[in-house]
This record gives sequence, C-alpha cells and structure tokens, in this order.
Amino acid sequence: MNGLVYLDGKLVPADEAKVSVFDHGLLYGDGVFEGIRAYNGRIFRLEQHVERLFRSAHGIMLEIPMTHEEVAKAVVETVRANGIRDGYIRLVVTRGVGDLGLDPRKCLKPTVFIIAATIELYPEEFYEKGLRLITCTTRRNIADALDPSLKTLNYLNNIIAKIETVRAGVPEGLMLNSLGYVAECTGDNIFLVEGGRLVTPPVHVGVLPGITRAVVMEIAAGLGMAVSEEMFRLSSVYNADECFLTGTAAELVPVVELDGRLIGDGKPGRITQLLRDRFHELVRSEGTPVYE
Ligand code: PXG
Repeated sequence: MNGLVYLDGKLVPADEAKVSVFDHGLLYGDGVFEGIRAYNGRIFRLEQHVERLFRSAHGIMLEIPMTHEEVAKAVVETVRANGIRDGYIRLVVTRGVGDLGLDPRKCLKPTVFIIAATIELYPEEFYEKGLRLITCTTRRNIADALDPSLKTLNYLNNIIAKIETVRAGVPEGLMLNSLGYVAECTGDNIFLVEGGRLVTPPVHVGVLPGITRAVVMEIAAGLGMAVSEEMFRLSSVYNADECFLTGTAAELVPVVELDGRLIGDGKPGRITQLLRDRFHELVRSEGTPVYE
C-alpha cells in the first residue's frame, strides 16, 4: 500500500497506519463506517455521508470526538494529500482501544481513520448485460437485534450472504427480511420499475438508507416519475418490468435475472438506462471541491 492515511488527526504513510489488536472495532466489529466516492476532484454527497456516519454512531452510543465539519474537512484533506480526483474513500470510527471484555466504557478514545484510494470499477459487462442474481438463504438482520439502517462495522450478516453469492457464481445476492419481504442486496439497495413507476422497499423493512438510493429517488421525482417505498415479495421482482441496484461503488446497475427467472425481456431496461445517464451527469456536476 502506498499513499497517506488519516489516523486520529494525522496523515501517516499507509504502511504505518495501524490500529491496535485491542481495538474494539477489530475485536467486536464495534464501530461505524462510510464508503464515499470522489468524481473529477469533487466529493459526492459528502454532507449526507457525514450525517449518516453520525446517525449510525449515535445509534450505537458512540460519540465521535469531532464535529461534522471537522470530519468533512479531514475527508477532503485526505483525498487532497493523495492527489486523488476519482476515487473511493473509506471513513471509519471504531469504539477504540479497550480490554478483552465487551464493556465499551474501557474504550477511552474512538479511533478515526480515513483511507482515500483509487476505485476498482465494476466490469463494463455488468452494465451492458445486466446482473444475474440469486436470493440468499441468509436473512437480513432484524432491526430489533441490529438495525440495518445503521452502517456499523458488524457486516457479518452481509458477508455470509456474500459468500453464498460467490459460491453461486453471481456478483450480488438479494436478501429478504425475517418475514420474507425483499430488503436489499449484500451491499446495494434494490429498485423495481413497474408500469413506469419506481418502487423500493421502505427503510423500516430493514435496509440501509443508501445515499445513492436517495439520489435516484430525487432524480426520478425530478423526471416526473412516481416513486414509492413499498414492501414487496420475490414474485414482484420476478414480474417487474425492470430492476436495478444502487450503491456508492456500483452506482446504478441493471438486474436481468433473479433465481433463474428473467426480469422483463432479460435486458437492461430503458428507464434504468435513463436514470443511469442522469446519475452520471449529476455526479460530475456537483460535490465538495477538493482542490479549489
Ligand atoms: N445496502 C448495504 C447493506 C450497503 O452496505 C448500500 C446498501 C448502498 O448504500 P450507498 O450509501 O453506498 O448508496 C450499502 C453500501 C462493497 C461495499 O465493497 C459496499 C457497501 C459498503 C461497503 C462495501 O461492495 N455498500
């Protein structure tokens, strides 16, 4: 690894950026994080990512020892220090160094680090041909055990589901909630197009309120499309006109097959493509400037 990593207030060479084996982020997955994109020297939706980081931290009673503005500034400085114009940023806050017990009171100071890296884009083929998905047997965490709307470091639920997708030879997998309603994929939100309107599961079904999800809902509303948050089951996906996923890394990616059923005509849909084009225009026209 090269480049500079922000670690607890300092920019340090990547190979010297180390956290303790006693950090509860490592011992227990006790912490929160964000994945953020930079496009053309600007950071996309930085305030929303920082806001979600603080909401996630508040949800697990983790007090971030910085203000929103300080966190945003640290992200910008880390990207600038690495000379990155297009990249992926990982912002992480852990409970910090403690002892071997669970008690978070032993962790006196949260660990804050920021990695700014170049991004490995999804293969172009995913966008041109669309994804084939499976439904994972692993259900999404239930909200009254560990709320999926909080972006915590405890990603085992998603990783176990991801292992299922790897074994099935597909790039993503759909996760249901404990009642069988469609929730989201292992690292992406899901949308359906039904008769010209856009449908996505509401956050209370047990999904991460994705930043890309919110942007796509905004774009669709701006185009005069009806957008609704509704609970639905697998049969709605199988019978949708179009289906696509959203996420910071994937952006908008069409889905053409689920569990062996073709969706629509089995090709990326027209509305999906229109929303993708608008999304690309938007990410290149706004964002927090890094170099001005
Ligand atoms: N749902 C889940 C469970 C996620 O982890 C999204 C939806 C999309 O949210 P945004 O805000 O990015 O539109 C995510 C975020 C990866 C990876 O390597 C993906 C995420 C997080 C960390 C790693 O694919 N996705």
